[in-house]
Amino acid sequence: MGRSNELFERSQQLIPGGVNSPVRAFRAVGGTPVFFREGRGSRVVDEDGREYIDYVGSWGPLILGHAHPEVVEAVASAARQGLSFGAPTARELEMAEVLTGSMPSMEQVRLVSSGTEAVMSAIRLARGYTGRAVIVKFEGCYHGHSDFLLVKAGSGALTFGNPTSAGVPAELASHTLVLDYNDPQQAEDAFSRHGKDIAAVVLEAVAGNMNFVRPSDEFIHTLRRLCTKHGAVLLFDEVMTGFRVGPRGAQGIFGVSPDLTTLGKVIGGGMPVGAFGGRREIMQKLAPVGPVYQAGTLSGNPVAVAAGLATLRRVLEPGFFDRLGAATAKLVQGLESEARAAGVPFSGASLGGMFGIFFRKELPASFAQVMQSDREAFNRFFHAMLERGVYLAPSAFEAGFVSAAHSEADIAATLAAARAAFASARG
Ligand code: KE4
Repeated sequence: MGRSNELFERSQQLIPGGVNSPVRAFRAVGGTPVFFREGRGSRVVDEDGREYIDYVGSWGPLILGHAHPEVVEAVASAARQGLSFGAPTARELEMAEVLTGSMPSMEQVRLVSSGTEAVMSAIRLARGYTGRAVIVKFEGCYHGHSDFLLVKAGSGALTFGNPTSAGVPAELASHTLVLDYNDPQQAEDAFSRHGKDIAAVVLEAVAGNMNFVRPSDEFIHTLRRLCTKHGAVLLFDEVMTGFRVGPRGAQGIFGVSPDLTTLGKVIGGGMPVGAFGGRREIMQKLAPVGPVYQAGTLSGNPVAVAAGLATLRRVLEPGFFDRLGAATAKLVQGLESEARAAGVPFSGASLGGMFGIFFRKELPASFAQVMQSDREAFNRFFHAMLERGVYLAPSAFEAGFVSAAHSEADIAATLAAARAAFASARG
């Protein structure tokens, strides 16, 4: 780790925290972040030449693994034709056809350059379409760093939110209502009190930013019913789950059709692509046809879109998610078995190529239950796995990702490392 230490020292002089995104700084788990030099398939190599089996996959995009030959070639070929035009291209239309063809709720779609931009734009669109201001979000869900979503629950139940970040004026947070994920009754109460002012309800279709919490059927169908009844927009943030848990995202699994959906990560294959889309009636409110302004110099960038298309071509092949889901489930079941053998309170879950692990006996169904997990045990486990060549997300509150490149041997090696790591997790 000599080179990572040296690079980290220098990076901190010029980049706040030495990183370009906070979670990379290892603050949650302690220690020095690993600087990576290259990746190939399921593996990444750090600046000291050490190799790791990678379960972060750039936080979700690399569902085919690192440097997939078809994705690299698609990028190189597109780049040779020109990096950007700021004008429409056939490739963007092809991406729109793939996205709307896979996500039945998306009648129209607009491409942007990040998940944050997708959610920020979709919220503005929902507010413009409804003429209302209030946004409902859920504690533990993360939707990117736009001001009105960096909000925590208000002081009392059903009171409006307070900023979680400096620099967010209180009045911007005052239109955001923060409720408990998987609490249908609270959603009913919120709509009883504020229904006519609610522009949109935004939720992670599987909450991967509090590690991994599935919505209950009652919760997700209640939100659908309430939004329909009160004329609010139901917005599924599938930036993480889109083309990660299945070919039609989480909405295709749960059988609920949102009014708007946001996408990111996998649809860029490792390059900057986000998207938002949904009902035509709503999308037609967007400039240049409608009054809601939204724009971007590199929106639909042809090189980034080429990486996304090359990725989605493989992802949408028959059997892709059967294989990926089986491999991910095998990993989680193996980890649970090793934890049991080590006498460590542990639970795990997975859906498609996404998984969550918790150092608590029962699988959590709410943010409060997630917070009861043993963070210190996770941090010990994280470092014990890192020392044994397995790179997990450096936070007890982040989901993990398996790629199509992870082999049975990778999973077996991971479980062998976990056998020793659980012993040290016991503390
Ligand atoms: P980006 O702006 O980071 O592309 O997307 C924001 C976003 C929106 N919605 C969901 C459900 C997300 O998970 C994210 C971003 N996820 C985090 C990790 N959980 C990205 C990693 C980071 O912040 O560095």
